[in-house]
Amino acid sequence: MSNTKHKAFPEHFLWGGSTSAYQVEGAWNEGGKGPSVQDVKQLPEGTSDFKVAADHYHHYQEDVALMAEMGFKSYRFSIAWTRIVPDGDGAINEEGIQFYQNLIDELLKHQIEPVVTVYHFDLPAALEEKGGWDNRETIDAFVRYCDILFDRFGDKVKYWQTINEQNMMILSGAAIGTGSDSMQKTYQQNHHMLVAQAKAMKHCHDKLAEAKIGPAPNISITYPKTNKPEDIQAAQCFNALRNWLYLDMAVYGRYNHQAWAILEANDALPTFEPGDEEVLKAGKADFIAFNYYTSGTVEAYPVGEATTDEKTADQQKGQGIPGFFRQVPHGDLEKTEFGWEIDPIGLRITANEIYSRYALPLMITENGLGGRDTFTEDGKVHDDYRIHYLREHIEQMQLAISDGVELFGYHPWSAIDLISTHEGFRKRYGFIYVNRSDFDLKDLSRIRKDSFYWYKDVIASNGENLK
Ligand code: BGP
Repeated sequence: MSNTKHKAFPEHFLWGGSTSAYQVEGAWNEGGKGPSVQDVKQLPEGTSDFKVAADHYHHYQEDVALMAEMGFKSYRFSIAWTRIVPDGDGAINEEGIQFYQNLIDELLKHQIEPVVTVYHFDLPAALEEKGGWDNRETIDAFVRYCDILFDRFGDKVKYWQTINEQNMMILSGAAIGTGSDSMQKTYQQNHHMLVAQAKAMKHCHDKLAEAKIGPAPNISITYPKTNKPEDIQAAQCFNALRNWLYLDMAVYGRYNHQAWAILEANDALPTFEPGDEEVLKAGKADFIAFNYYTSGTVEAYPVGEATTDEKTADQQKGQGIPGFFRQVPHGDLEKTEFGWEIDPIGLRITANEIYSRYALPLMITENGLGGRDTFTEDGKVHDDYRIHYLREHIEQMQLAISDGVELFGYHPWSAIDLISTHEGFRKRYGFIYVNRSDFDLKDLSRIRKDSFYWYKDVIASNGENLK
């Protein structure tokens, strides 16, 4: 049944935008920063590195002023671990602390609520050399780093997220510079991250009475290719492994039973150390932040059948485990020019599914359209395709709210153009155009896209004016 009576967006809804440190800041070796895995990773051919990015490190005041002009109520960004603790577990870098103090103060000056992600794909390279997430010592380094953030920024930051898209790091590590060829090793890394997250959530609550903390996975509903029971069961499996594993853990502190069975069948069960079970139980999310770009579709994947789709470097494509599921194109959905299916209704379905499972307030921390924008001769960027995408998703958010979902924030990816995870600067998402290309830094000036003015009206009308 379709709900045609729209409820209004709640008062104080957090309209904002999103970025991550390594994709937006640049200044990769300035201000005492250490290298992260992103700074040292092998780049896909023909894409630019992350050294300058959008140069937000040097432009943050101008960027925040533009966010304020759009009317942002909140800004979701990540802190670079390597600015705070350059080698991951050693000395604190006061210059890095100061940079984020300045950024947070600048936001608060404009009444923009900081929404902080602790860790967004940029593990310190020094920790990776010591085994990265294979090494349980990384758990301690992460928790110590979180404690530093809670101590230094806890008086000004109310909303925290632990780990960005842990599920994508595990499922598509190649795109992001993590993972391993062995499924068991990969899920052992996952387990360590889950333990680290649970500890961080507990520490946050112990230290900061008013703060709210939650995970930030990429959650999107998976459809069955057909209504055959085999395909429906395959979809249930992929949903368990891709989505519910992460949220069951963040909310209930236990492994999802179906995800566990898939790991068991693939000899990929993680080893628990004494105490892990209690730690996992003690970490409690206050809200669920999630990223949504598109839905997924799977079909049954009989054991022994030749695979049709190789694993790709793209986080939205190419997953399959014989005997369980394999990802296939939906067939009826339009795609972006970078091949991501567009499914606004999937956002409503996803939000309802999450809310009915966990009954916690939801915040969208990423959603958006990557395209090759053109800076036209009239000095503008006419990104009507992006406006169209965002409008349709906001409509579905409003329908989800009308369904009864407690949704309290929306942070499209991205507030400003930045570097894609593996497609360079040519794949743009921002409301603000940054004048550079992959291999020509030009003047890095900021230009308001058409979507900038459109989003400004959306925010000013609290989501009523979507024209
Ligand atoms: C998410 C990541 C972001 C971001 C976005 C768009 O998976 O959390 O860091 O980059 O996807 O992806 P891409 O840059 O690959 O287009």
